[in-house]
Amino acid sequence: MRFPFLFIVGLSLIPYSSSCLAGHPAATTNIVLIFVDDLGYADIGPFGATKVKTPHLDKFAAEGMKFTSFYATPVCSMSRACLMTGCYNARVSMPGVLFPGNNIGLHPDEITLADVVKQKGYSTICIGKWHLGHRQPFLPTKQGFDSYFGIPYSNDMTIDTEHAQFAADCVFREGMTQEKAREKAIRNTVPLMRGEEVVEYPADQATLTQRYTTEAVKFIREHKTEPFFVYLPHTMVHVPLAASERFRGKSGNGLLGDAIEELDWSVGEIMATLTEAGLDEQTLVIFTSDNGAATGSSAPWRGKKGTCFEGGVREPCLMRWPGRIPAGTTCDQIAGNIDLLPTFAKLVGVETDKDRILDGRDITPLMFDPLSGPVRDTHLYFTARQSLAAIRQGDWKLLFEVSANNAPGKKAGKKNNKKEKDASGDKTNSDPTGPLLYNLATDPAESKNVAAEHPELVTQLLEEAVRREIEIRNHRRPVGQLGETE
Ligand SMILES: [Ca+2]
Repeated sequence: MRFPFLFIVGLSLIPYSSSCLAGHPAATTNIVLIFVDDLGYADIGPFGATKVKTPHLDKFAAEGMKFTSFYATPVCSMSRACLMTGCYNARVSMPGVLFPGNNIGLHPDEITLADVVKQKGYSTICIGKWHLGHRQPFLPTKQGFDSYFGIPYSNDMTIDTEHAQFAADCVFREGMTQEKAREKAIRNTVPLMRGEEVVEYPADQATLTQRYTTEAVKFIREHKTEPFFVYLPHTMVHVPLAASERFRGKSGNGLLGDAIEELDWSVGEIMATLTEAGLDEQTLVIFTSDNGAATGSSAPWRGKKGTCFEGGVREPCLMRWPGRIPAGTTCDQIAGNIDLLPTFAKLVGVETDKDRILDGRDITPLMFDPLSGPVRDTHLYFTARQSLAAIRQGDWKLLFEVSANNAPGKKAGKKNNKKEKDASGDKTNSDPTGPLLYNLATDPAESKNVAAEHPELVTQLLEEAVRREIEIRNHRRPVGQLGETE
């Protein structure tokens, strides 16, 4: 469903005006960012799940703030690029999904979340799925993280037979050898890395959540007397789903339920570690997801992973910081993972580079007062092809392109897209002559296209979308290419 898109000539540069530094709290703030893979909006208790039990996340929400309009993107790599850079993926030229055969990655010149806090001497660790380039110049250890432990991309992929660097003491499982690993790439068979080397192949996926948690707990304990940033992008609940023996078959809701309940356990372990270390009031903990539900539920939103309907991109998001973020509150204002970089910069007292345009904004005003006015009134929805699919301003959303899951080798998106078209039942939705207009306040499920009733609003949103897309195209930064960064 791609509509003709008329570009209007005329560029308006939107420079990032930093409001950093003012009002920085005296004590240093540790940051723990838990980033789940493919977790849908209604996959956890605080956002409506009833079948799985998530007591630790329920407590998290009761002690912190829920964000109900928190945006990511339709698929994996592009979402992580947004998170790491504070920019839309189109601005940093990141496609939807990177694969083991790719030789590109997040450009090492980008300033990441880890680079920001590093400027204030933070200890940093990335534990889990990186997915911003598995080749050496793009690994977390080259992007501001002191250390890395995890699988470099999605768990349904393979090893890079040619370029994987095995540690001298790499554990080969299931009859695998280094020679065999070089011979053939096998689906769902991925390397576990420490630093820049493979330490286990194939990774035992059933124990990843546990091992990531152990790693995070150990890191927090070892760094409790200094400022730290833990980035924990879980491998779950991307397929193939897995859970450790302790959780497998226990949720009564299939492997997805088991995996979610294990993630909830993991959150509980991390929270308990912070409490035990006396760090609750010095630590901001954030829990969110990289894209809409793949196998779970994105209710009440329409669509799932891979679409630019809300269900593909609107994520559950919790933030907790006792004494700073008011407990048991909900914020309905527009926010998203692009806002975390300017927010972290503000919190740690780092001024972001004025020459570098950011799309995100400092959302500390929302975190400290959920009823404060909007920080940004507009959100842009990009596709994996880095084209603009939709724009939201206030409650209005104009959608030009439904499917954004167009990375090579992706099948789910095509299926989702077809399902969306079939399920719409709305005659105007199949009209190829114009975009779809929804009011998300009165029609959160995006079921009624009201474009015909609001032609002036459609024109206004279209002009704004074109203006913004042109600005981004004219100020985009390159993706990292192997040859030029080595
Ligand atoms: Ca994902």
